[in-house]
Amino acid sequence: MTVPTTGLLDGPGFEQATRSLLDDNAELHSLVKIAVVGREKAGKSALIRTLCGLEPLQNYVETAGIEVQQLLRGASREDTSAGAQSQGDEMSAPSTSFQFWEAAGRPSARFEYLLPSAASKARLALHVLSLQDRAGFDALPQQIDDVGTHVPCLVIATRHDLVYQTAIPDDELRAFCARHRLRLCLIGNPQDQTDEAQQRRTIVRKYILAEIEKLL
Ligand SMILES: Nc1nc2c(ncn2[C@@H]2O[C@H](COP(=O)(O)OP(=O)(O)O)[C@@H](O)[C@H]2O)c(=O)[nH]1
Ligand SMILES: [Mg+2]
Repeated sequence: MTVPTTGLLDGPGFEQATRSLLDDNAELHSLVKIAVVGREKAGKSALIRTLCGLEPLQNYVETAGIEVQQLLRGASREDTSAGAQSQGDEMSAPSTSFQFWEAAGRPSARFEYLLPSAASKARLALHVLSLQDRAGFDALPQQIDDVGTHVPCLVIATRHDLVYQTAIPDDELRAFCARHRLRLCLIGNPQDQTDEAQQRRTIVRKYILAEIEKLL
């Protein structure tokens, strides 16, 4: 299950709100904080919604400040018998909850202020990169440094469904990630309402949640 998005803006009380959100329910189940970073329109919010099983937003909405989306996870996968399709990975008695922290991705002073909040205490970072954003690819090493190379990470390249319109050749991206020992996931995460888009999102959700588990 998911809990509603919490939008945090900087300003008075920001630090306290940030801390209490992170500590909230910590004793009830283990909380895994995951920083989701990347430039504006990289596909961070869309990815988080897909991972949480939420319906896509109809129109692009720029993330304000920091947004946190929480996914309570469980063991229904263990209930899945051979041949049966899993209905998802939520369960009634959650043991692990993922908190996805997205910092607004503008390359501005404001972003520099927000990124450390998103990255602090993160067990994992998802570096989201649009395959249509060449400058975003060039900025990736700096972005990884900004979060801290001690945080395990996945590079998630979005818009692979638009494969003929991308600005970064797959080979170049794969070579870069191999050279820097970065785990790379190429995803197509379209946000439209068609059945095909829905199927793609289901695949993305299972794929990326499995990749996250491998790194925890
Ligand atoms: N076709 C396609 N569109 C995407 C994909 N990921 C994101 N988008 C679209 O790109 C726009 C920006 O995405 P969003 O998640 O809001 O970017 P953010 O600024 O990084 O949070 C939205 O209109 C999404 O629907 C993808 O993998 N494929
Ligand atoms: Mg966003």
